[in-house]
Amino acid sequence: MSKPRRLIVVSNRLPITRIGSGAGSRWLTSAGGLVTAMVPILKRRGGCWVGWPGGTGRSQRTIDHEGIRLHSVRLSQADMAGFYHGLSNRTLWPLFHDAIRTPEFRREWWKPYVEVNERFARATARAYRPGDTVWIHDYHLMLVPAMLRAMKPRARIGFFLHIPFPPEELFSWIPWRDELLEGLLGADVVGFQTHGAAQNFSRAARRHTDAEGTDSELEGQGRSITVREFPISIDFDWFDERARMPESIAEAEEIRRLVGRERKILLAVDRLDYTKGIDHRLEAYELLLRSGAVNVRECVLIQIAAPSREPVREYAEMRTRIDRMMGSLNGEFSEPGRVAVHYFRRTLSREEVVAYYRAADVMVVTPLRDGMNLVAKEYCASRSDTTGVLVLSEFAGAASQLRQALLVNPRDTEGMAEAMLAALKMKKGDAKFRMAVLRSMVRRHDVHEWADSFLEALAA
Ligand code: ADQ
Repeated sequence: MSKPRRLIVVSNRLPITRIGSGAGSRWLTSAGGLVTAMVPILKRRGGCWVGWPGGTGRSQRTIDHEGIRLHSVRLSQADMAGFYHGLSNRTLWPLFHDAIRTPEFRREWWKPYVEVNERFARATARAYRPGDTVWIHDYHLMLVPAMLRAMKPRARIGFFLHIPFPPEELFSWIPWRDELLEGLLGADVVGFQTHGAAQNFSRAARRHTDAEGTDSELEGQGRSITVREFPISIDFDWFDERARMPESIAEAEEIRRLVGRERKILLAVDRLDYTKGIDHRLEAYELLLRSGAVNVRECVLIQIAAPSREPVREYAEMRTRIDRMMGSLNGEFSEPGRVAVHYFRRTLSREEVVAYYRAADVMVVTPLRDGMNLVAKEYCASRSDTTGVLVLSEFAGAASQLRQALLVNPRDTEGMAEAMLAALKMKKGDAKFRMAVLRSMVRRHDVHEWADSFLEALAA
């Protein structure tokens, strides 16, 4: 068997976070699926990671961290404003999520987007050695595949989009749609979370570029390009093992004791983002309480939301709106010692999140649109006791795999309230059967399988 090729991972963020400042500062490995999946592969095959280390100050060009070489790409404050908060998060992010918020199209953001993509491509080309495989991630870097192809024509280049790819009718709003498509067509494999997203991309490419072919195989620029879904996943074993540990069991028990053991817990865990449908979920919960079918002596909602992208106006507005809704819910329905909803607006450790997953009778994951949604998979993996009910939006990529969840349309408030009630009242046997199927699905298709299948397609 031939030796696997060295791998260069390219993503907006490097897999590290700086803790402290000045001489006493150090780098900590960030938690998250991509890091978990890539680190063992990089260690096995050799290679490096190209990305932004965070911050806008000066930073070392290369960092050796836990046996992996990281090449840092610097971003200035102006880059952050145009490339990151602007084009990435106020144009592409809302547009690719069904234009839930109106995307803005500004030339002053496009220019830095192109420049920063060039910087990433050059940094990757510098790290590149003949025979390497390059794997580029996500919507911040859609121009990098073609830029790198121009510099290294023989490289094996893969691109994976973590967010949805919108239908052609929406995609065509972008004034730079042709450039973005040409950018992606520089790759040998373009991967998406779902079959629908892959189809949307192929259709847009056939419509707006010279590429021809089928939904799964395009011919363009004299090369053939594989277009396919590779649903991302989680490190199942880590969540499963963590949830079985005595610490997690004790923490979950403590959470249950504090909220009142006789009450059922509905749990939601999200980044504080308008795509996650937090407001729609609160409306449905309010309707459920108002209906009188359950009351706050019988159940409680715990919402854990990690603040995110705060400099972007839509996110600040969202935060204020959610704060207000929480106040209103508790004002109307709480009783002495029994609040209707507990709201934690902060980032917890992964271990703490597992304790909440273990404590929750019902997990409510209701994004309006989501590439995949890892929270839904993490919940299943953490239910080593094979109980708990998952309520899942049909607009999360995860819905195409997690068919035994109670699938809901988050825009249908009544339907969502009914699903929450059905989940609270579900017979133990039914819940156990569903959870067993969900867990075996996530166990079989974990993050390692995801990375291996993408790299296999890229090696073909
Ligand atoms: P995200 O939009 O960030 O990811 P998601 O897949 O749900 O969404 O991942 C969020 C992660 O953050 C999970 O691991 C979760 O446990 C963690 N998290 C959320 N809130 C937290 C909190 N308050 N405290 C601690 N941890 C918290 C993007 C796409 C998704 C896609 C992923 C991976 O938008 O659709 O699934 O990338 O491709």
